[in-house]
Amino acid sequence: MPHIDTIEVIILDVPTIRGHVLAMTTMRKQSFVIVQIRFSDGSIGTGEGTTIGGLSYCSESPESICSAIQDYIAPLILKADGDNPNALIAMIERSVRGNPIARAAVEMALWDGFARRRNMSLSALFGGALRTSMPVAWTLASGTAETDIEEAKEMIASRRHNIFKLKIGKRPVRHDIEHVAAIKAALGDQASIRVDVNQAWSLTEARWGVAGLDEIGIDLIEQPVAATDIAAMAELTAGYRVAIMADEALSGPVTAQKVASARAADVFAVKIMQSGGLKRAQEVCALANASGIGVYGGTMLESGLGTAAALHVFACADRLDWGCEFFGPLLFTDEILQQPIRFGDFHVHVPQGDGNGVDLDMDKVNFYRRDSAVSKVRTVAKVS
Ligand code: MUC
Ligand code: MG
Repeated sequence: MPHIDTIEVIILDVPTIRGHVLAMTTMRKQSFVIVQIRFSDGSIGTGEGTTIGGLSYCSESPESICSAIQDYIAPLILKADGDNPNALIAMIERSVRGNPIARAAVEMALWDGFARRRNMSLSALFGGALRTSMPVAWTLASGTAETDIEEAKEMIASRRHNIFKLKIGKRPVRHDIEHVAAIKAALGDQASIRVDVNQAWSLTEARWGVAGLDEIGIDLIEQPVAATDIAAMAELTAGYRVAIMADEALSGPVTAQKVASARAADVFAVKIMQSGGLKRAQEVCALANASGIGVYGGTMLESGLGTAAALHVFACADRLDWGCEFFGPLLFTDEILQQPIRFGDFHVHVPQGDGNGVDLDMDKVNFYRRDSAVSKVRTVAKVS
């Protein structure tokens, strides 16, 4: 029985290739919390916990994820049997309320170690992959329509993406509709255009916004109103042709069940982080299937590591009606994996190999780790 020997948690800060303008923040870097679990037989499992824009997306920050793992989750599971991830998940859920991203990061490392010890990939462990690649969206969020159009045209020409998610909600509704209309007109039928409002609209604004976007002929509107306003989501879902997708409203199977029973979405953006791990994310997918709700693989803009684990989960999903947005690694100026995730022909490919199928490049990890001498030198250099 391999028991858990050590749990190491570090934060990496990696710059984005351009400002990523969302309703609630502009991202210029992303912070990945990396968890490495060493087992008594010498095996290792690696996981990632990632959120967006410090505390501006949800109630966990990179620092809180780190502390939840170090100070609360690690002491619970140290020395426990590593070969029973289900028992460890139950143990963690009994003692740690909330903190889904911290729990997801640890769980990811547990499954990775468990699968590697059996020389199996995560998707094989979860019963077998139904697909080896999946359609992948790109987010247009430069802040200006001209740059977004240029970026989208390049992506279509290079056959990297033809599904685009536009981040809106920062400007007045009327300006947002003009912005989306300009991009839709420039790309025509070459692309699927979707938007993400990140909860920015009141119900009154959303009635105008959803009606306007419906008229333009876009395919989907993600989280137009507050995550907690299930009634407003239900009204918008029933009232317009355009599909409404729940994102922030979903925080695992319990909230997914509430959204489904209120028919407050046509589609679920299922995220490993937000769901509280790989297992609970699979349950959210099952709830969507059982309720006739479409499934979309959502991201918290993870590095290649978290992206790889998500790819294995969605490779096993019975349905993936709306594709996925696992483009995270392409948004950063550098790659932290030894073997980058492959993109091409408008698809992202599930990495092959044991566990999550990828390995960290430790030179890169040491360079980007927040507590390293190198990153301290870089910070000082930037300040002076
Ligand atoms: C979100 O709210 O969906 C996913 C893609 C992206 O650009 O931002 C995220 C967060
Ligand atoms: Mg979203």
